[in-house]
Formats: sequence, structure tokens, C-alpha cells
Amino acid sequence: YVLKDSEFALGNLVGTVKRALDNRHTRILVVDDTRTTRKVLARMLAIQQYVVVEASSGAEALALLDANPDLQLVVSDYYMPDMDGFELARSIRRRHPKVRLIGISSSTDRKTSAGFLKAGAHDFVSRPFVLEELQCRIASNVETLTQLKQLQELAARDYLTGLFNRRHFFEQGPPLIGTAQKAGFPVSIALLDIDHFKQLNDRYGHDGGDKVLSSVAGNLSRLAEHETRLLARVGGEEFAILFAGADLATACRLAEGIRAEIAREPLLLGGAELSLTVSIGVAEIGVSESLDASLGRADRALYTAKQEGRNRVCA
Ligand code: GH3
Ligand code: MG
Ligand code: MG
Ligand code: MG
Repeated sequence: YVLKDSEFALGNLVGTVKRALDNRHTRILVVDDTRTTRKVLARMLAIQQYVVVEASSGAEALALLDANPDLQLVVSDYYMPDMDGFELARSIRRRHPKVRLIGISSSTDRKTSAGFLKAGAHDFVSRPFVLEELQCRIASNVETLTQLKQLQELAARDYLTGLFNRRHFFEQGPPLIGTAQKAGFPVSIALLDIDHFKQLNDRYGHDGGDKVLSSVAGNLSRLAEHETRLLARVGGEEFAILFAGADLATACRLAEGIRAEIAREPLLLGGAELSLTVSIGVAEIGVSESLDASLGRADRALYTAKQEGRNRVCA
């Protein structure tokens, strides 16, 4: 079966439309001091459905990047009065190492492309440019950004439960704690461990145990869902939650709510109803106390909860 020309053309058209739809959320910063050149480029990208933001100088570009973390791709001119393209590339590299930059300059100076790349640009297009070349270079840089984002997302997640993993918890925890404490808010930490989990593994096998873990994780993310909270699977059947804005008493109340809800609702495992409990240790994080140290104190409180009979919250 051979595609007819018309079908082939239709396929191309559909591909273009699909790609354009994918572009809708990608924002591109166009930097050029010459208004007309900037407008022409901006219009070309807008036709491709990219969201275009414009800057008429390097300083304006840097200010826009500082203010908009979702600006990830810059297309910049070389000759500009306040700051040339190379200097802008170096500043972007320093201040926004994840942002990708494509340099543009007139093709008469062949050294410009090397200069741009040496200054930290990822790609280069000569003016006057062939529209298709510019589109392809932008598309390939957007693809790299998308892949990086997917990798980062994967690296932050625990494969079994889909929750954030220990690495992400220790990466994002300290800045969250720092921001909250600097603004005068308390931050507390809860460490949660499933009771008698080994027995579940023995009874239902490791696969059954895994299913229980996923299910508990699902319940936890529902119960702990809040922008001021950070939930992660920090060990085999151990989960940690940071409560920003919660002092010890508040965090204990929140933890008690989670404990009670998990104890109340039986889990379904292969048609069987299974009741399950958790023990939780809570600590309020001291100003300038490390996350490690506060997690250690929550762990000691958790040990007490286990000692005192499980299915309880201790501080
Ligand atoms: P306790 O109430 O004292 O916490 O008793 P426990 O049986 O839960 O004891 P402990 O916390 O020491 O045991 C945790 C068990 O969790 C040991 C390990 O076999 C199991 N486990 C850890 N990670 C996984 C996992 O990814 N999948 C499964 N199925 N089991 C796991
Ligand atoms: Mg210029
Ligand atoms: Mg454990
Ligand atoms: Mg346990």
C-alpha cells in the first residue's frame, strides 16, 4: 500500500498542525533592539503558535527572565547598543543556567556564530535566515527543554508510588523551610511508618505489599495535598511530610487526622478488605536546624509511637 500524494500532503499538514498545538505553551523571548526586525521574528513565531515575549535590550531581557521562570528559550540579536548578544549570553548562563539561547546575526561576520557559542549560546542562525532553518533550530531546542523537564520529573519521583522521592525531599525541603521561617512561619515535619508491614509482605507476598504501598501513597497524597506541604516516600514504607506554617501542635493535629483517616478506611487488596494503621513521629523544625537533624528527631518520636503500641502520633 502506497500513500497517494494527497494523503502524504494531508499527513504533513496534520503533523504541522499537531506540532503547532504542542507549541501553544512554549514561551520564547525575542531580543532585538530594532523594532521592525523584532516584530517580523515575533510574528513568524506567533504563526507557529509559540507564545512570544519581546525585549528591546539585553537589560530588559534579563529583567524579564528574572521575573518569569517559565521563559526557557531566548532568541537574541548580536548588535545591540547597551549589551551585545555575547554579553547577554554570558549573563544568561550565570543567572539562568537552564535557559536555552539561540543567537542571530548577519551572515557577513562568520566569527559571530563561534562567539555566540563560546559565550554559552546553544545554537546560532545567520541573517537573512531561511524560515525553515530557524523553525527547526527552535523546535530542536524546545524538544531538548521538554526532554530535560521529563528527566527532572522522573528523577524527582519514586517509581512504585509516583510520590516525590527522598532526593527531591532533601532538595526541595531546605528552601521551603528557609522561605517559611524567614517570613516568620513555623515549619514542622512528620515521619510516618506503616505498622507491621512485614506481616503484610509475608501474608500477601512482595507484590501484595507493593500494592498496599501504592494505595497508602495515594491516600497520603490526597490527605496531605496542599501547596504548603511537601510529601515524599523517604524509605521503604516510610513517608515524610513537611508542614510549612504549622507549629508542633498544629502539625500533631494534622498528623492525627491522617492517622485516623488511614485507620478508618480499609484498603482493598485482591477483593479482600484489609485494615491498616500507621505510626507518626512529629517535630517542629528549629530555626537553623538542618533537615537531617529534624528528621532524626521525628524518627525518635516515631520510635516512641511504636513503643507505646503503634497507630498513634507522638512528638
Ligand atoms: P513496625 O510496625 O515496627 O514498623 O513493623 P514493620 O513490620 O513495618 O517493620 P519495619 O518497618 O522494620 O519493616 C519494614 C518492611 O517493609 C521491611 C521490608 O521488607 C518492607 N519493605 C520495604 N520496602 C518495600 C517495598 O518497596 N515493597 C515491599 N513490598 N516491601 C517493602
Ligand atoms: Mg541589532
Ligand atoms: Mg520502617
Ligand atoms: Mg513499619
